Amino acid sequence: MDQKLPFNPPTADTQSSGDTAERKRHPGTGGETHQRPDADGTRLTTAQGIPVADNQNTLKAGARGPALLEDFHFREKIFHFDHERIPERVVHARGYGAHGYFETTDAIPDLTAAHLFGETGRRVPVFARFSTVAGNKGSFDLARDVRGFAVKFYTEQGNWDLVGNNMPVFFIQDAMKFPDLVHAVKEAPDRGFPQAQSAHDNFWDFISLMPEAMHMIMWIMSDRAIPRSFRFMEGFGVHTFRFVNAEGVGTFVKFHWKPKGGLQSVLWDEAVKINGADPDFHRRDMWDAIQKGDFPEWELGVQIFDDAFADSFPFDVLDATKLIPEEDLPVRIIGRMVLERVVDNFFAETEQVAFCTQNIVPGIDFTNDPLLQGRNFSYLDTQTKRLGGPNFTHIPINAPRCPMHHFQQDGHMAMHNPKGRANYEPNGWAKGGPRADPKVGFHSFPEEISGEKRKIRSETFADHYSQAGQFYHSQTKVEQGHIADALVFELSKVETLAVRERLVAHLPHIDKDLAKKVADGLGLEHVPDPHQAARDPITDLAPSDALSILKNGPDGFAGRKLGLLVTDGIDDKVLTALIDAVEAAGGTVEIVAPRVGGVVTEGGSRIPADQKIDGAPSVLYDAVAILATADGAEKLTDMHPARSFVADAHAHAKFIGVSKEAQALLKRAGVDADGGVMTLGAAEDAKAFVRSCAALRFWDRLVK
Ligand code: HDE
Repeated sequence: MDQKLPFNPPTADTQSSGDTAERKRHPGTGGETHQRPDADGTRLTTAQGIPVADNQNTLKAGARGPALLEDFHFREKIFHFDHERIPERVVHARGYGAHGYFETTDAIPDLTAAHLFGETGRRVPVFARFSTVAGNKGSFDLARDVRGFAVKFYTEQGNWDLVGNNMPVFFIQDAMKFPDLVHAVKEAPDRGFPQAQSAHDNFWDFISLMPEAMHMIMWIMSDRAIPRSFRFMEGFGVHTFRFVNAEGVGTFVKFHWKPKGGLQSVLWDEAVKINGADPDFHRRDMWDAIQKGDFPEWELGVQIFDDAFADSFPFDVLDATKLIPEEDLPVRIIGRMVLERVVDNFFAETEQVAFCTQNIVPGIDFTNDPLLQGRNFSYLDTQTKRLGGPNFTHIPINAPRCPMHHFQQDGHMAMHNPKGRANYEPNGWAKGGPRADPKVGFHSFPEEISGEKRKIRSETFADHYSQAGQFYHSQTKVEQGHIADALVFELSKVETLAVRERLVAHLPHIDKDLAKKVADGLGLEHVPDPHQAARDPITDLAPSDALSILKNGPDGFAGRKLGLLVTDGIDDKVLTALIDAVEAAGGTVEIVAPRVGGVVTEGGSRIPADQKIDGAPSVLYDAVAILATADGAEKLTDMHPARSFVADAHAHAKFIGVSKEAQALLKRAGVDADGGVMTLGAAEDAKAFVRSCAALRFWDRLVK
């Protein structure tokens, strides 16, 4: 190695000062607390503010001598580094957050006294965090899993956290079973794998013994568990909550988030490949969308009902394994959430944000859903462990944005101890501090309660299969096929035959054909005898279109991405027309080329590439196009990544636009022309191609 490494320490003026200056500007990242004597913040100091002279070498006794303990700068730097990690979340460890606002679009003061819903047009800041559940913090984004959908509303009456998921039901009915569920799905304790996946014996062993999980299993095996983007998934509060108006009148409420961009998921084969090609697929997607000003947006909807509806509904509204179909009880849209700002610092905000179901504001209240009641206990506990003490509300991301006054004090990292003498109440001091206010303060809904103290599950929770069947029957044929395939895939990874059989024995209660398909797929000789159901399933529940992704897709290519594979010498007009058409539809084009330096068009323009072909498989795109000269196509045919780019796009039912000369690549990749493969011969073809792409997939290719 003849390159010389720097020997003398770089001085402040030879180093970039961007980061330090940047940190000073942003509140909430810790930067603002560091008062530096130098005006522009370019001087490196210790955390105690002592200017640093050398950031390259430890203090030594002689050039080749031992390091000296008195090097306080080194000691502090390493000490702080050693303590950078905090425990990751026991569930939902891998997540991604963004800031934005919530705006009430249809005020409902008649239903709730919650200030944020009191007036149309009222806005409050929000922080949303999306997550997978089972995987560890460093796991990949496209795990088959439920996604967390947690929103913190910083309202004038304090923080309200709607800590939901992208599926409206859950695996279990009682919080008592949560640790078992999570232990079963996470890596096995003896071997430490598999992580971020449910395709293993422990999970299916547990599930096969838990009939109440069957409805959620249908959701988890469906494409809802492999969303294309956080931006294209729904969110649900899951539990039944309660609204209470200013007169104290209560109604039941279920919360729904509806993505403006429509629902979209990937195929399982894509998910597997995306995890290798871009494990950060979802977080990158959100980051890119916000940075480019294409702000993710959801509508907030509510299903409102009273005791009479609850009594007439065939299932218990306190049972979190059940939903209320939108066709039975419409979702009323009352607001919208727009995410418009990425975090300044991932750790300070996304990692340290502490959601809690008990963060609730006057006008909203709990019900007796036993899962919700258990959650109410759990979240404070977990935050104390994770964030190191009881003062995590002092961290800017968790602090309310409204005034708060109380007598809590001390503890680890206390930043806001009460001023003055009074730290108790009542007191007789002139400046005695805050007092409770019965008028505006939070009152629990005065529900009458009676009953025996027992460890018990209500009889009304006994139906386990009816809504699982309803969900399955609400899907398109394509989606039903995916559920069957997913079950076969997952159970094929289960090594214990008895577990496979025990699970399949639940399926006839859901759908006989599904049971047969899965049994066949697993090579079972026959469908096992069904388990005895605690209650006979209702088989004639009306299908609900709202439960299908494909029936609720987008109406255009907005927010989607075209992967455009190009070679040297291509027609400038077709290229420009295609890019213009995608951008006019609100989509993005990513240029993929044999080399990252890009290509030179026929007209002599240099088009830089966003991706080299090896790093940009077509699974990263919603549709693809190949513009190549005859010579360029010939070269592409020799490149395996180019052949699989096309072959995969075809196998995944994507729309493919192709210049005449590029047909050679399709041929070599074994791709036959069909209605989803469209020629881009002239500039006019581009618009028609992009119009077709709005359907996102050419499903006819897969449904033979
Ligand atoms: Fe959670 N859950 N959960 N959960 N949950 C946590 O809190 C828990 C449940 C949900 O982005 C933990 O801060 C219990 C249902 C989300 O930071 C923990 C039960 C739903 C997030 C916890 C449930 C959720 C969590 C772990 C069964 C959908 C991530 C880290 C009674 C309605 C929030 C943390 C974020 C996180 C407990 C079931 C949603 C341990 C005991 C049902 C979105 O407190």
